[in-house]
Amino acid sequence: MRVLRRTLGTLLFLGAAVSCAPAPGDDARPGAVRPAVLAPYERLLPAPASARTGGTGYVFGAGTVIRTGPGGDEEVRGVGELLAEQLRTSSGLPLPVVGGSEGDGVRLLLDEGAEGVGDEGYRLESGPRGVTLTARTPAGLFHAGQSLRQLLPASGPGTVPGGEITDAPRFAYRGAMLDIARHYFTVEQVKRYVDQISAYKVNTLHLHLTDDQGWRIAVDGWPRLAEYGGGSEVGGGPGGYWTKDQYRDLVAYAARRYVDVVPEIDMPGHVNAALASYAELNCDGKAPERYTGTKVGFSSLCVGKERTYEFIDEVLGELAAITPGRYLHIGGDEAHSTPAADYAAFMDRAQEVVGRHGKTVVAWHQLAAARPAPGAVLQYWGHDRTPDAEKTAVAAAAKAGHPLILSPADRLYLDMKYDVTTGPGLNWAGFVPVKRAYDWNPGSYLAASGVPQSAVLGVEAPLWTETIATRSDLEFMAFPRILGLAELGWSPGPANWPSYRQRLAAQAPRLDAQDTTYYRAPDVPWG
Ligand code: NGO
Repeated sequence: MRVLRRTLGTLLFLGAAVSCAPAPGDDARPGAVRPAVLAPYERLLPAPASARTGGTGYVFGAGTVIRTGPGGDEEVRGVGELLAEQLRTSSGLPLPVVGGSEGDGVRLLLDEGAEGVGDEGYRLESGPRGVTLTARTPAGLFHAGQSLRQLLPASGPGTVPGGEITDAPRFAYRGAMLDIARHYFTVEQVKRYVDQISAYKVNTLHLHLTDDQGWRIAVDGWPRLAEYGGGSEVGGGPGGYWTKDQYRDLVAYAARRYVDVVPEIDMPGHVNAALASYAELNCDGKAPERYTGTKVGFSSLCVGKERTYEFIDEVLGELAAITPGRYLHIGGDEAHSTPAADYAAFMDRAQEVVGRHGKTVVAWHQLAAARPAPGAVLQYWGHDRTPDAEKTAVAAAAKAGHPLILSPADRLYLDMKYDVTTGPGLNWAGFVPVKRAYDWNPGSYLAASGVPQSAVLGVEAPLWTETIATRSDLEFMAFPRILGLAELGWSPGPANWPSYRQRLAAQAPRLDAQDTTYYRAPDVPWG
């Protein structure tokens, strides 16, 4: 068999060349696209770096076992157990997990010398005797398992067709953000989101834990933050907060799915919940009321008060201690009530605190106009109408070595309405239809402003929740656009909408099987 690489948007398979130019039944008119019949390796989402199909496949049956390799590696065992759980749910088969690698079945192999797979990629080989997953790391094996799931039917047992995949991500950072401050979401609800995003190889969950409307994480040294400041949300609902144990539980759950948690404490703005909880944090010593509206930019920590810095040191210190990942996000957006010089002085100190607690700073891109500390990562949330000067400041930081996470609001904000008919959501950055969310190139997105491709650490899709209070609204806004984020972050590109929308449509049975609510965009051939 010859390996044919995926290049320039064309997936080539042995015995069949599948063009990603408009598929059969596809034409330019929205609504007129018919579903194409895609073979399993063509359906994969995100599209793998290279794949070939051919030969006899492996039939999953009552005797299929999952073998976690000869080394007895605990972590690989864990990946095997989780894959078995996932495949049991879809296939109904018993799928016992055993050690070793001799014999038929699914074999998970760690091979530090595996080529072309990087730290997170994998090789998958399927033939009549079984499916072998090989990777340099357990994370790679996990991602291989997610591809394997997609090669089997969404429900019931089936056959993994013969073939081979060699795969590795385009970007190291592939994130989803969830705002649990504007509306409170439980750990169980967020675990479900982790399951859903990790199935598409998204590897970071950024949690927006605090904002004007609520403080959602317990801090031992400052208990009123959660107990009082957590008791509100947009619209006047009861709010809520996570204990540290609940947060640890979520972090561990995500880690098992190779998702890193990046917690955000937004500052110096977006802090009304904190100011309401502790009068001493206010410049005038008076605590404001809790806030349940949706305005932004009206609150600020008291930059001139030393108590403010004791506060952020203790809060960030406690959070760093329960966060195994390397990043702490300190917000820094929309500090409209903090004068520019105060903002810069405050962010200097906040960044120093993060560094002292052993973490790397992430901040919204407004930090570019102040003094980003060495190594700080900037998260760009501008859009097509963002003034050039702002983009130039971001480009200067990128050129000075600051990695960028791209979250353009008019592409990746999952809280933007799809179109005029969308019930929940906002539209300050315009409507974001499914095609618009997917059809762009993160590598060259800010090239005109001078951002080199090498500065792009990855992409992230934020879901702000001013208008989103339920699981079904959350899912309706995220799905299917979050799959576009997954593909942009993982696949080699370039974006190819005619091909992508066919593959997206092919995910519908999986979304349905998991009871995920999603928007049936009219220009996707759902069938
Ligand atoms: C902005 C703002 C958030 C809003 C969001 C709504 C950033 C980084 N700050 O994004 O507070 O919730 O828009 O779309």
